[in-house]
Amino acid sequence: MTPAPGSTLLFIYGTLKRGASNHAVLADQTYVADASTVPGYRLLLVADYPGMVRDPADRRGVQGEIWSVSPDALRRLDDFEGVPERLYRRDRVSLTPPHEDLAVESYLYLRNIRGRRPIISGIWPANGRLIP
Ligand code: PCA
Repeated sequence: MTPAPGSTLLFIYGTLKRGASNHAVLADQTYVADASTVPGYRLLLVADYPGMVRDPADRRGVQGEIWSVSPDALRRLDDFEGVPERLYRRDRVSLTPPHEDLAVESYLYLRNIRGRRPIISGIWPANGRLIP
């Protein structure tokens, strides 16, 4: 897959997904594919949204979607996700085949995760309702 010039491939896994609560912020960009991270990343329930963190002990990874995002949209998304406030940081992540060679970035959660409920499945439900 050849990304449009200047665009960034973004792996999104939470409320930005199709059908999820904040999808409107991303909706005018280009969907590429459903995808999964390699093991070593997991999800936590932060509030009514999830956070993804690196965890070398993880054996499952996280499921989400790859989107191709323009520079303008990327700035908008960084602001929306609280990158300036260091809620998340956007960083390279590794995906499973057939996307293993793509340079893809994702929002990694930066705050304290103590006491945060893990989302064992690695899947954020589009309707935001987690099965207890
Ligand atoms: N929004 C971003 C990060 C977590 C969230 O809810 C996403 O969907 O990837």
